[in-house]
Amino acid sequence: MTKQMFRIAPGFEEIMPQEYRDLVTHGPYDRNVGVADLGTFKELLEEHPLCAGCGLALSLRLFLASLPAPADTVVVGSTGCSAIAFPQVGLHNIHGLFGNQNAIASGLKRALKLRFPDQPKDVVVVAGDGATADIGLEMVMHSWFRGENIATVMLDNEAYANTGGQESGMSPRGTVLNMAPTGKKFEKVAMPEIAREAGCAYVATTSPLHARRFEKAIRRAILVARDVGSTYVQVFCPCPTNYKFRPDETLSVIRKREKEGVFQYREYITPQAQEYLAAVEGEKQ
Ligand SMILES: Cc1ncc(C[n+]2csc(CCOP(=O)(O)OP(=O)(O)O)c2C)c(N)n1
Ligand code: SF4
Ligand SMILES: [Mg+2]
Repeated sequence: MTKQMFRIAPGFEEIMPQEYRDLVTHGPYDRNVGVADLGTFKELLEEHPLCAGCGLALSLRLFLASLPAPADTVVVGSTGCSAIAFPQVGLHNIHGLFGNQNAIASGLKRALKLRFPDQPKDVVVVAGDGATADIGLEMVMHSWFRGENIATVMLDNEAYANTGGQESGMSPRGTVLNMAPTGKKFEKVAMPEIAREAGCAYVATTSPLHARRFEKAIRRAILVARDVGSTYVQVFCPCPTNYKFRPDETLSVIRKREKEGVFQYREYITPQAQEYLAAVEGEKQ
């Protein structure tokens, strides 16, 4: 078991910051905790520099609480708002360059399988919509064509948020942003459909509005990726800063989209993944 990696070397107990000591003694490693237990354990991300009301920050918090095996998980991130939070996360994570995150994750997963043949290591890509659906699309899709055992989580804030508000392929038609003044001319890229056609064994769309549903999608994606093949979760996480709504309106923005039927929770599971999930769900992860 890899909790060893987080242990404090003898003699350093008094020197390490309280935050770190709390993580070792009360963190989620090796414990079967999830989003329903938030508030009872030391979280992997508690302080971050993301904007007030950021839907992406809330999604990251839920994502980290949803991991089936945090001590044996490596997140591969990409340039974007989430990359600003990851240096503060108590989890192995690698910052890929903008767009090549799925290529890095593919190689890493293969290496980990060779290095730790008896211990499953979960490799999860967490990247923005620009990194996933635009600049990284080629490498994302080819990882799916190859059926790599990695989960891909897109944090869909429907913009290039980190660079001040350009439209992305995931912005809805007509979107006007600071640096997209004339309005987007085409619809959101149909990433869930692309993922399914490219061979993903599990595909889901979700949002941080419903924490338990969010957790289920993340856990399923990671478990299926462990033993069946590539998986994809698209998280709708609105950005108050670029879409210019109040920070306390983030969840109501999601609710409104849901009501209008523009955003829907969807899940696609191949028969093989279904069979696998039926066998593992309910078991202690
Ligand atoms: C190869 C490359 N192209 C462009 C950039 C500039 N860049 C940095 S972040 C970013 C937008 C990120 O958008 P997204 O992936 O949606 O993440 P968000 O900031 O919205 O979370 C861009 C274009 C870069 N860093 N590297
Ligand atoms: S710009 Fe948007 S996505 Fe980025 S941290 Fe701020 S609110 Fe979050
Ligand atoms: Mg984005």
